[in-house]
Amino acid sequence: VKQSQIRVAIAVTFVAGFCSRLALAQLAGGEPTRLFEMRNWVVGLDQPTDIAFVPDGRAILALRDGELVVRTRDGALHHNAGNTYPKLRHLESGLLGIAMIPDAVVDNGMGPEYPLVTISAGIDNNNKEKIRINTGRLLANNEIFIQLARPLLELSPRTAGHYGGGLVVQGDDLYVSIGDSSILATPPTNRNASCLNHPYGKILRIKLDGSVPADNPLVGMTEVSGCDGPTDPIQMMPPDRRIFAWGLRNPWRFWVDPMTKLLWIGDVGERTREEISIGGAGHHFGYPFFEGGVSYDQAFSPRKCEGLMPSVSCTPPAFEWTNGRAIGGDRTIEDRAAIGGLIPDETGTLCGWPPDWKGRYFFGDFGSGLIRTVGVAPDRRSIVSDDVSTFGTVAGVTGFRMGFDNALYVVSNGSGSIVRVISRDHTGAGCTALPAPIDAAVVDVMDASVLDPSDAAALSPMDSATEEVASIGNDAAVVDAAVVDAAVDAPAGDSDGAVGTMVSSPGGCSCQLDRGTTSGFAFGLAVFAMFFVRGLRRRGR
Ligand SMILES: [Ca+2]
Repeated sequence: VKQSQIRVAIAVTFVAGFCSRLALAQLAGGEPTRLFEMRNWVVGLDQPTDIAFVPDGRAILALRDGELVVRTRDGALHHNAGNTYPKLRHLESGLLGIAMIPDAVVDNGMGPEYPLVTISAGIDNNNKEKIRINTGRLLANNEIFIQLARPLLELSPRTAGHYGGGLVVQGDDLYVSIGDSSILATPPTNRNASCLNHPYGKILRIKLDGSVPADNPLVGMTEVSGCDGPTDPIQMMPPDRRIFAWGLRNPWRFWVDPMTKLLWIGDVGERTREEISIGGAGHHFGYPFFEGGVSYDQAFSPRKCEGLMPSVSCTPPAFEWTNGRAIGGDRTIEDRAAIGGLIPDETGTLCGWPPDWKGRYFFGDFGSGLIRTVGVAPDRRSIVSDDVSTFGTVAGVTGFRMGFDNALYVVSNGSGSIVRVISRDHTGAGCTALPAPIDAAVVDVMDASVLDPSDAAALSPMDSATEEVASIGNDAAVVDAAVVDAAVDAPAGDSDGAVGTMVSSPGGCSCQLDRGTTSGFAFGLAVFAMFFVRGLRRRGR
């Protein structure tokens, strides 16, 4: 009898842990739960990084290992594994971003073909670090052809890591975020972000034919502040005219507001601050003179943004938060990497979207999985700093994109899923003009990729001191187990007892609750089971 009781206790513990792990995406209590619905739209993906929506109702999911998966209108998944991107080596490498090129559909008689662009990072066949932007097209039969031999842009960073990896297409402009090419130090020693002769630590803007827009901020200049290597002296050099904005450490995800043309950048910090920055052409966002609002009196010259050519003041962050490591937190669950988001009304009328939530900026943190929102000023040029709220959690969030159905889609690298957020009232004014909502795919949380810890080579847009030896040309990339674990152990949501909806819930999970925080319930069950077993053992003595 005792043996069976122990087995029951162990089973309860297992189920509790199982359900706790399944709560990989959920809304915060209060208004988010009352007003919104958050559901898995695609599950079972191996580390998705980004999503692009096709006007005909399909979507393309970029997976970190280079695979492109087409989700058809009816929810079927079509895998394109034949496109070979630079190989993974470093934790931050892989296929990092994808964007469609709207208004450029071609039809050669075989059905419409939709042009697209991807960004990837890793090592090439000669073991050299490469960041590549490739063009390609999605065919009517769901095959994707990538022009791998002729990249639109190819960069050869001297170190691994801090690749950036964000893509935004507006008109025939392509915006690209590129990180500062690593080196880990506090205060920072890497000056790349302030050296305007190369693309590292910048937002670039090029035309879709690869040319430089005539109104890029450095086009008219013959000499600017530059440097050969990241720790070399800053001196006058010819500019890289592809540069649009600079002073960024690892701007992994960013957005360009179609209404203001301003950049909204999530700049990943070292181990002190995470930040959202807002600005436009020619802005210097502070690095390495500032990390968030923390000022470093740099030992090298110049010591501040104003000392560079062109001379501009540092643009302070619009919003910043503390990196978990800065407060001695558990880095597998704490904030540690800003993931820039968007204001979810870029496509115009949002069907049924609650009015109070229309003008808010949504963003995330890869480490904690927290999705936060912040109020935005009416002119959309700044935020309302005291108006910040938690919207929910999405494990290992790596991106925010709006669909043609006016839903907000969030990429969950940590749980291998795409999560869709819509208003519960999806029948209001303006809805008739919208494309029919795409039905959610069947949620299959038994998929091994969600649950198997061995599957968790986490994509990490942050970095850690143990990740690599940060020296020029060093090929070593030591995988940090704590980072790897983070993808699976990413947060299960608020533990404050708030009402939550467990959207990753399995149909057959007996511990799904309509109200209450499922993770908290699971935790309670686990504690109960632990004491139960302990009690049995004590009685057995
Ligand atoms: Ca900054």
